[in-house]
Amino acid sequence: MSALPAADADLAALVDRARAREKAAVSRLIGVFEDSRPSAAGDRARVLDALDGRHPLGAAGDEAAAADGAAGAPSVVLGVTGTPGSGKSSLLARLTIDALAAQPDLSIAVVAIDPSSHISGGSLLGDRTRLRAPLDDRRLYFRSQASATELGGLSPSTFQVCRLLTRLFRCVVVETVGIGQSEADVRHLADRVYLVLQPLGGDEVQFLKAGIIEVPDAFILNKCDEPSAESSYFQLKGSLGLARPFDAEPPEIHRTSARTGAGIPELTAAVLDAIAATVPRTHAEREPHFLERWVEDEWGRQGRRHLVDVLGGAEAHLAASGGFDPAQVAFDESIRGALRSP
Ligand SMILES: Nc1nc2c(ncn2[C@@H]2O[C@H](COP(=O)(O)OP(=O)(O)OP(=O)(O)O)[C@@H](O)[C@H]2O)c(=O)[nH]1
Ligand SMILES: [Mg+2]
Repeated sequence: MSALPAADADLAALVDRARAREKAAVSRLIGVFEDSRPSAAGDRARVLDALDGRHPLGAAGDEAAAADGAAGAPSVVLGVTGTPGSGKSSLLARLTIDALAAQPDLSIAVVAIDPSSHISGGSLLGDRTRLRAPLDDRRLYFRSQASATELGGLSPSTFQVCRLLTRLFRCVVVETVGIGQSEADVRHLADRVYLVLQPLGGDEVQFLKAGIIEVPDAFILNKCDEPSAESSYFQLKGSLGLARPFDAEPPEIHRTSARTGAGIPELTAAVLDAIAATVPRTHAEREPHFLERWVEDEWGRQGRRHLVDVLGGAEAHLAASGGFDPAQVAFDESIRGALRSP
């Protein structure tokens, strides 16, 4: 059954409310983007057509969209990744509020991939932040998603949800634990990646061993209120010099404490500058990687082979199908047909 109104007029009203960032409407549309069944692809296409103005429903000139540039300046996706418990959520709670206070026309959606699957529904992040955020501020939206893996990798539907949120908010932040596959995924999803680390007990190799040091554009050493922060900072600097000898300039390292607030104004200013300076990738540029991931999640290695051998790979299949949603439907039909034939 469709989660959307069947009548175009009702869908148009829902889309308009989401454009005005009414939280209940945004959440309802997110449900459509988190639905992994191929049958939801049609609904997603209807919503995106309406939002992008390809359909009479999505008549241009909507104020929220215009102010935010949903049709103008495309939104920037920031990845915030890092070791478990390094303080990503605590930092984001402060950063988002400060950034919104500094820029009245900014809007931010945060998608937090929750590694601890027992915490469901209302995220800790949301609860913590509501303490400081004006309750009716439509410029800030939180969503937490259960992780696909125990280690906190991106959920398969994170990309889908970002397809929606990047049309509604100027900035979309994806918080994820940076281990394994999720690093690669974050790199494909985000225009800019921040790695949050916490001070170590003095073991320099840990920073390198993490294996995640090559992905990020900038580093945040959080919990600088802890005594080992100073030495960890210099160890991180040293590790970066070794691990990334080809960087033209050493990457930014921010030192923060989400507990005391130290370094947060500087980090906020740097993130706002980065949002303004970043040329985000297009929706289409993100699609091939996430089509491959979807195929793998749904059909495993057999699916991957089918995509390459029969359909010519993700890019060719996307082009032939005319977009991500039809590509999912067409893939599903194609592989089912292949499985049925002798
Ligand atoms: N001392 C100190 N503790 C902090 C700081 N920032 C966060 N914490 C604490 O560290 C713990 C983890 O913080 P979170 O913000 O949940 O960390 P996270 O990286 O989002 O954690 P996961 O999403 O579970 O990986 C909490 O107990 C925080 O109170 C900080 O700057 N200093
Ligand atoms: Mg967190």
